[in-house]
Order: sequence, then C-alpha cells, then structure tokens
Amino acid sequence: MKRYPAYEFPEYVEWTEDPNVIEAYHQVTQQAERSALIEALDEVRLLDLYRQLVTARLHDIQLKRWVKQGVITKAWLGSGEEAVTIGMCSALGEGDVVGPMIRNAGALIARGVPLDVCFAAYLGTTDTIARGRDLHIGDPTRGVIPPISHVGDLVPVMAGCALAFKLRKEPRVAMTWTGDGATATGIFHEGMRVASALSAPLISVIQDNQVALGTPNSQHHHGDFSAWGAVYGIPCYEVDGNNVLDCYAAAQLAANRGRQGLGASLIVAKTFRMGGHATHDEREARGLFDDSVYQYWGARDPIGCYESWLKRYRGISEETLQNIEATVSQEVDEAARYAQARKVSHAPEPEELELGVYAVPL
Ligand SMILES: Cc1ncc(C[n+]2csc(CCOP(=O)(O)OP(=O)(O)O)c2C)c(N)n1
Ligand SMILES: [Mg+2]
Repeated sequence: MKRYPAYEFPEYVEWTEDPNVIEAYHQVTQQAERSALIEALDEVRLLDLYRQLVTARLHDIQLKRWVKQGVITKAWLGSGEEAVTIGMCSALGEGDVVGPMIRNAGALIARGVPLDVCFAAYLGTTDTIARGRDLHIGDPTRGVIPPISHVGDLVPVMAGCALAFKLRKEPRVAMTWTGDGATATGIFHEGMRVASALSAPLISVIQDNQVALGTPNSQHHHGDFSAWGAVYGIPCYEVDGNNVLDCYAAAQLAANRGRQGLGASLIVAKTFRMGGHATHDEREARGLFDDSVYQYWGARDPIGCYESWLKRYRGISEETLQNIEATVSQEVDEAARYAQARKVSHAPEPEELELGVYAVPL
C-alpha cells in the first residue's frame, strides 16, 4: 500500500518485501489444524480481510494527521498490530460480542461501525455513544462493548457476556483483548477464573506487543504467557500476531469450541508496538528497544506481508489491491470530513455533561 512518510515509522515508509519473511509467513499458514481453515477462505473473504487491514491503518493515519493539525491532542494507535484485531474478529459471527481495548479500533471496522461514527466519536460529538464525553467507542447494536479505561476490567465483563450466552444455550461467543501489561491486574485473572470454572465461551486474547506504556516486557513480566492456558485449565493457541490468517484460524478454533459448549480459550498473540503508547510519546518509545528490534518487526508489517502473500500464494494482482486501497482511502477522507463538520455542528454543551450518567438527575 501507499506509505505516508509524515505519519509512519521509517521501517514502514521504506518497507520492501523480504522473501525469507514472506516464506516464513506462508509456513505459519501451513500449521496442522489451522491450514484447512485458511485454505477454505475464498478470494472474497481474503480480499475483505485486506480491505479491513488497510482501513484500520488509514484510520490511524487519519488520527495522527489530526494530532499534527491540532484537531485532537493525542490518539492511541494500533499501527503494526492490526492483524491481531482484524484476524480475530473475522472468525466471529453477527451474534457474537467483542470488548476491544482502545488499541483495537479495528474491531469497530470489522464489526461494521461506520467510519464517520468512529471519527465523530473520537472528535467528541454529541451524536455518538459517549455523547462527546469520552473517546472509548463501542456500539452494542453491533456487538461492540466500548473499551474500559481501567485495563483488565473488560475480562470479567466479557466473561459475563459469555456466561449469559451459555445459560441461554445460545451458540454465541464473547471475545476480548488484554495487553501484556494488563495481564498483571488481578481482575484479568478473576475474569479468566470465572470463564474457565463456569465453562463460559470467552475468547481471551493476550495481545503481547512487548511493552506496557514505557516499560518493556523484560522489566514487567517473566515467563511464557502460553503456559497460562494450562493454569486456567483451558486450551491456549499461540499465534503470530502479525499474520492475519493465523489470527483468524486460531480464533475460529476457539470460537468453534465455545459454540460447542466446550468453554473458554486463551489466545496469545505475539506482536510489536511500532509506535508510542499514544502519539505523545512516539519519540521516547523509539528509545525503548534496540534499532534492530524495530527493523525486525518493521519487516513483518502485517499489511505489507499480507499483500505479498496474496500476490505470491493466491495470484492476486497488484491492481486489485490498489483498487481496494483507493476505495478505502476515499472512504476514510470522506468520513473524516463528515466528522470534522459534526465537531462544529454537534459540540457538547456543558449542561449535557450528566446526561445518561445518573438514573435520577442530581
Ligand atoms: C488498572 C489500570 N492501571 C493503570 C492504567 C494506566 N495504563 C493505561 S494503558 C497502560 C499500559 C497497558 O499496557 P498493555 O496492557 O501492555 O497494553 P498496550 O498499551 O501495550 O496495548 C497503563 C499502565 C490503567 N488504565 N488501568
Ligand atoms: Mg502491551
């Protein structure tokens, strides 16, 4: 896809295909249980995954543009981690629910929340879910529970959704993502224990991007997350978090288990945060790891690699991909323009602050 030097990491701006990386990417798609699921994806679905990945990337680039223009003060981005969100969501059906972190804005895209609504919510317009008071965006009508600022807290909430599905005997699953840092919270473990003990169809994804705020994993975590499945007595699927197909296949296996009444699953997705915690600390964040680490993960850009895989292993033409990107790019531009206009026409008034907060107005 087109690269944006003013907004993207140098490794992405200069991204070129490394044949060894693409071969390794393909090998990941060949693993025993998962390869049949990946083989079964037809061209329409493969290209839809591409469309969603590109939409998530361009959504984040638009937010960064707004930060640079002073339209918003900062943004929490998922650049480089799009596959963990898009791949996992693509295994879900209409009746399922997701509880994304703020870094999983791709979940909104995957669940069909219109881009203009996503952008307008980020700009704090009154016609969006938090009425302009918060940028944690969701849409329960599309099965998206908004992120909770307190990290880890979504796990018991989503375990509760999963338990409700089980009690109602509905073949639905609930999915949530937790960062490597947030796995340190007590509530993460409480939620996992509930889901595991009550065989609730929860899919809990540890999105291990190797850093929590400004603290690299090596300083806040010891051991192997994938061992935790055994601790909770549930299966654990380890995935290449930069490989959208691997994420999809593992989530599909976990979802199948949940729908069959077999309970919860853990997925450990190893990926890397290419940028800062948010846009404000991007420069400091670059100092957290050696340059070689950025180069390693930069070569594994989930979008660049998927493009190469589609061309090399599915015979998709460059032109087809470019056409999809052009359509998405236009949609993002239009949605952003619409949202900026709403920011003026639908700015919150001070008296609206308490609306929907208290059952009885104070
Ligand atoms: C319970 C709680 N403690 C601390 C914070 C402040 N905080 C926000 S994000 C964050 C780091 C989260 O790191 P991680 O879970 O790895 O997610 P990532 O940002 O890397 O996606 C912290 C400590 C918070 N929001 N909630
Ligand atoms: Mg993290």
